[in-house]
Amino acid sequence: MLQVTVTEHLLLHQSKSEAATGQFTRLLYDLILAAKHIWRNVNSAGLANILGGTGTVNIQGERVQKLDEFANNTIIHCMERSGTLYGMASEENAEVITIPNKFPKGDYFLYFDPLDGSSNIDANINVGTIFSIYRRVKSGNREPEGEEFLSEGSRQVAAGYFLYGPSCMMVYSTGDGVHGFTLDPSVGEFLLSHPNIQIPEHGSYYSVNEANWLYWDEATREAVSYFKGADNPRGKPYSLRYVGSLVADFHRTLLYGGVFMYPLDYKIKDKPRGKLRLMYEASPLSFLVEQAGGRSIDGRQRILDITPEHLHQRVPLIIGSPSDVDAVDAIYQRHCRAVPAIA
Ligand code: AHM
Ligand code: MG
Repeated sequence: MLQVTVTEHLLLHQSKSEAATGQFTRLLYDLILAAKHIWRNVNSAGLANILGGTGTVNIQGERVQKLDEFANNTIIHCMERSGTLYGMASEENAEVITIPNKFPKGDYFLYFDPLDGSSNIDANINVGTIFSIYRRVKSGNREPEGEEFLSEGSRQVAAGYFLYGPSCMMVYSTGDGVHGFTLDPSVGEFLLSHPNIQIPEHGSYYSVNEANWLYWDEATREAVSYFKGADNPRGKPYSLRYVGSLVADFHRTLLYGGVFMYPLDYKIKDKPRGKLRLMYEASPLSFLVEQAGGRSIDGRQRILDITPEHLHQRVPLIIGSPSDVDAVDAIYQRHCRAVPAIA
């Protein structure tokens, strides 16, 4: 029997999802097209000499783009023509990307991290594209204003990622479960391979850059020690897995369970901060994990409840299986309560 394609799946689920309008289907179609172009280039990057992109010139005399630059330009090119967006924001661009007047505008706003994990590219390790989609609240043809770009993650109408690994996968949700598709290069389509993904109640892996131990606070050290000890649901230490490509670490966590953490650290003295970006990384993956039955917090609150203050804000992220995130949450809350209240 023929497997369901991603477009068929979207159409089948139209009636169940607020997001699944004709315009939304077109948006995803164009995003998928961009991802296929990126995947093709990731696939042949070693041969085409575009990994590090050290300013070489190709046969047409054009400068060869780095893969992350190529991914960013490809998404902008495909999506500004799509007629489905009133704007977009990329982790690679300082400002909001507006839609040129020569192209029609639509009702959606797209956030994207064009090539997450790009520091891994030269080593042939999985990278990916993460996306997050919001629907505009106000209507009309005027240019959208500042606050319309910044909404709580709970207002996303869809989120997902493309994973450029041994095979190319697309995992997404429109608020009706999480579904995974694998690209069949012979037919050029993403086919449903992982319907209705549910994250396990707890896992056997913890995933964190433990080299930051020196810069962590006591609560984070205790949380990581919990997974390295025996007083946890496994009754023995969890195993450590850390790729350093968020999209790859998240994908494994989603399928196998466990916890991924990029907690707050004090690498800059007196200036605690998270590393990952709220709008391009933490929010979309939090939308997915909750749809799959998991949890995601910043150590104090639910990621999807955070009101963003600016496009590129960073946030600590603890995400994964519900009981594993609950355990971290309990440790943070205990430490928080141990800090005397300011009179
Ligand atoms: P980037 O925005 O500089 O690419 O950083 C994002 C990446 C994530 O993919 C990954 O989870 C994390 O940074 C790894 O950071 P570190 O090398 O500090 O462990
Ligand atoms: Mg990234």
